[in-house]
Amino acid sequence: MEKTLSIIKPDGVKKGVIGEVINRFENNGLRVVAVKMLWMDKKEAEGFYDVHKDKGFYDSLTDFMSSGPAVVMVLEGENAIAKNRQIMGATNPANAEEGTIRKEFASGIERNIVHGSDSPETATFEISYFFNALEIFDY
Ligand code: IDP
Ligand code: MG
Repeated sequence: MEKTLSIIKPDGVKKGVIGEVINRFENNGLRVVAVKMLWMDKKEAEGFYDVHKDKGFYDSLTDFMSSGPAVVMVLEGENAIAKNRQIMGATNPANAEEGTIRKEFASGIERNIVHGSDSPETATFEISYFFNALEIFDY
């Protein structure tokens, strides 16, 4: 069993697709083992996306991520990291496969509804960025 961090970004929350997104995870063998809604400030968004600090889109991305509440979750399942990314679809919705979350709901490459960890190392960092051990459940 593997764990991964998922975020329903502020655009997904504003669009009212929290339930729709979580349904897709649950219907595809991913279990929600931690969840909360929070509103990141600019510094918190910058810390989360530190790996992208040298990219041209960093300032705009961290403005967007701190523009409203987000739902952060830990998903657990077999190959949870890859499975989550498959359900999400490609970063740019124009390249995302039919039936993926980003294909159906994203409005552009930045406002793409969801985040998912991309490796075991980033999953560990990202989960611990938002959750402590007492907030993640084994059931
Ligand atoms: P990922 O979310 O699919 O892992 P990353 O390359 O890690 O994609 O980028 C992190 C986030 O930064 C993306 O989800 C998207 O919101 C934003 N982003 C990525 N590339 C661009 C871009 O070229 N322009 C604007 N925003 C981007
Ligand atoms: Mg990424």
